[in-house]
Amino acid sequence: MMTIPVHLYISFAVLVAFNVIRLQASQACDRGVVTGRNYLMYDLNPAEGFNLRRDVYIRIAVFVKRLQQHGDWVLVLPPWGPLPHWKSKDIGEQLKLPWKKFFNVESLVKYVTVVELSDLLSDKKTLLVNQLIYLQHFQDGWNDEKWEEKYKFEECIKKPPYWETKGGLVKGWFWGYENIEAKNVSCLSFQGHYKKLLPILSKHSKTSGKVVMIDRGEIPLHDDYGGVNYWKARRSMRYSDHLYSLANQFRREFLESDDERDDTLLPSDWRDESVELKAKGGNYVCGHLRRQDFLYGRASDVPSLEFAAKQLEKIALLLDVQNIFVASDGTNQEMEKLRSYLSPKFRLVVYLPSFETRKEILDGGVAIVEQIICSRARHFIGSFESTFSFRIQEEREILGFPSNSTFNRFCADGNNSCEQPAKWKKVM
Ligand SMILES: Nc1nc2c(ncn2[C@@H]2O[C@H](COP(=O)(O)OP(=O)(O)OP(=O)(O)O)[C@@H](O)[C@H]2O)c(=O)[nH]1
Ligand SMILES: *[C@@H]1O[C@H](CO)[C@@H](O)[C@H](O)[C@H]1NC(C)=O
Ligand SMILES: *[C@@H]1O[C@H](CO)[C@@H](O)[C@H](O)[C@H]1NC(C)=O
Ligand SMILES: *[C@@H]1O[C@H](CO)[C@@H](O)[C@H](O)[C@H]1NC(C)=O
Repeated sequence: MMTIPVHLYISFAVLVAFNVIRLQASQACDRGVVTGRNYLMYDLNPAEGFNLRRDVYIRIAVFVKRLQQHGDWVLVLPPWGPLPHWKSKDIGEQLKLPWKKFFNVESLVKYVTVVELSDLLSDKKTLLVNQLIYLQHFQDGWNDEKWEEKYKFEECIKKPPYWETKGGLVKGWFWGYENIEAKNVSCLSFQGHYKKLLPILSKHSKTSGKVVMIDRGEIPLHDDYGGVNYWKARRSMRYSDHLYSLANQFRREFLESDDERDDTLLPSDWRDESVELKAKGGNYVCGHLRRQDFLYGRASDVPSLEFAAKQLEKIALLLDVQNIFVASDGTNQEMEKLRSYLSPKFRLVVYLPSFETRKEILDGGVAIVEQIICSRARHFIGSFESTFSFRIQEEREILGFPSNSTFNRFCADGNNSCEQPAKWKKVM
């Protein structure tokens, strides 16, 4: 039996609707209405860190890809900063940072259409958000009952961080931009996967030029966790050329490592990557040693510096390498202490960029350079349940490292057999 592919049908209908609406929309242009395509903006709970935010990008990118079957949608990249972990005060304010500072936006676009918020704003006086949806968890959670997907527009449980203007519109922090306003905020109690939002969003597909914003975008779950789409979106998240080149320069200079030697070369387009990639990695091991808040909340999973040194030495000895690279949010004193616990046979290498470099690439860039270096090491040991470590493990999975060199973690003192991280195998 012959059937008409549904997606063709829908996009045809949308195209027709477009031409009709475009006229009206363009008349309203100078009042801040965007013409043509629909735009999805999103933000997160301000407390979320850089690495979790990258995970939420994957959730929303996969969702927008699906939404595009219902209309011409563009994902708006929320500027970076300020983030609670970006503490360097000497390098100036870290806010309104575009994605291109850290990521390769041309590469993102090869998975789903995105635009930097600053580019969307560049040609207008005011950006008007037609609907702002503030997500919240259901007040009563799900107790011990069966977990089910559900959502409901209802009263805001806590007052959302928005306020009304004299003109009856809504303003908020909006990344520090004064010229964004929303028509209306509605609170949506939500439990489930991103795709559950499809009916709400696709409603707007019927007209063009709509801007919808979702706040608390960390609440919905991945639609395709660990699946093909997850990995496509993840693979599209290449870092900026500049950060790769800083990491590569460091590897050459201090670790005698480069992509040719170490079999860590990727095709320039992530869509050309193959499942068969096999990485060897540089002649060094890497440990990601989370300190700071992890020392308090997670004492039973975080090693002392002395025990961390033991674990690093053990693997370096086994693999017969001398260089031990450590990425850490610890202090320089902590790193010196770590060095003192290592046998002189081994060389501890840390990334200490100059003031000029830090001012240029900021805290986020420093973190990424360390992540790139760790993702190309012969062997990696991460910190228990650190999203910073997870991003490195994904990168190593993409490069094709053997699992036993990637899915490892430091054990707390006295424990030589703590539970190791789940193996997140890439699917292509
Ligand atoms: N430069 C550098 N920064 C690190 C390192 N480890 C942690 N950080 C910083 O500390 C922050 C918290 O790290 P994680 O817990 O891994 O992940 P996160 O998603 O950013 O934060 P949470 O999910 O809120 O814990 C990171 O965003 C970095 O800013 C590291 O090895 N090097
Ligand atoms: C604002 O949103 C509420 C709840 O979704 C809705 O009842 C109301 O009609 C909206 N107001 C405007 C002006 O759009
Ligand atoms: C990882 O596994 C391979 C193959 O099974 C083995 O040769 C290698 O020694 C293992 N590496 C580590 C660090 O255990
Ligand atoms: C080691 O850590 C695991 C958790 O990863 C825990 O279940 C086990 O009891 C610990 N063993 C010792 C000796 O502390």
